[in-house]
Amino acid sequence: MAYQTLIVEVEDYVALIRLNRPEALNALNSMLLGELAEALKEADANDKVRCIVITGSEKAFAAGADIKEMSTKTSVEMFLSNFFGTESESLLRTRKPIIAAVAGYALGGGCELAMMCDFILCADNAKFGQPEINLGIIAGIGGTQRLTRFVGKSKSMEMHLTGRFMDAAEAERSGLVSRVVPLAQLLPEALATARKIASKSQVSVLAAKEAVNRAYETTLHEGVLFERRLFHSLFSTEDQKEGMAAFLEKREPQFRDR
Ligand code: CO8
Repeated sequence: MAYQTLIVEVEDYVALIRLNRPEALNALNSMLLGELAEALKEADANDKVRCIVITGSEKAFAAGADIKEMSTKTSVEMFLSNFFGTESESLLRTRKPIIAAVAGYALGGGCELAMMCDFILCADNAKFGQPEINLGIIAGIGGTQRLTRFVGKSKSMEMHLTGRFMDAAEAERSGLVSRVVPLAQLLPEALATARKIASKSQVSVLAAKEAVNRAYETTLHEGVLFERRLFHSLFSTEDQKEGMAAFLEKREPQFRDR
């Protein structure tokens, strides 16, 4: 499908989705988020895709929700249209892993979008922030909740109350991103990481994603029980037998997703 605000390419079992509104630093409007939800649904259903990378430009992953689109809306309009609610819930339903490859600004909704992905790799020029306070609003697609879980209350509170940005080094130090790489290496590294994930047994990849996400969505006891049940059930797969046999025979495993 052709998109107006995204560029989507599929190669080597990886779908690369580029946010493409350069005139507005990839600000997220209804069209872009609707198209992103659609592209993720397509990627999830496509047998030729086993991992997804979302990226922006070198200057901006996304500089927030589109302020022009929101500026004149009333609270009743926002509520009745469930503004961005439907799209963000649809994004979170994606079963295949999603890597956010962030260069430049990831602000407001852009930071929230990156945090909704499964993990964030960033370039050394990345800047993260929740500057909504400067607009007389607060974060609206999970920023107050997810940033707090990533970096802790003190840093999250300071960022939400002051609107200050966090650079790449601080983001890595605080656990917001998994790794920082030089800008020129961001896309090659994100794609190589995605191809590595794509080479694993898809059964265990999807199970691992579900289990890690439980750490955010339930109590420790419930999460550990959920993980143990998934762990036990993976012993019914051929890929578990193959993976362990390959280790013992000192060879590479040949996974067949069954
Ligand atoms: N929305 C719309 N347009 C934007 C946005 C944005 N968020 N950010 C940048 N642009 C536009 C600018 O208006 C400008 O357009 P034009 O050339 O037509 O004037 C163009 O992009 C380039 O931007 P700048 O000239 O400002 O570029 P600079 O390099 O000088 O500055 C910054 C870059 C620092 C990123 C600056 O653009 C900026 O501060 N942007 C706004 C950041 C911001 O406040 N983001 C939060 C937005 S609110 C939000 O995300 C709420 C999310 C929750 C919604 C959930 C609803 C349920």
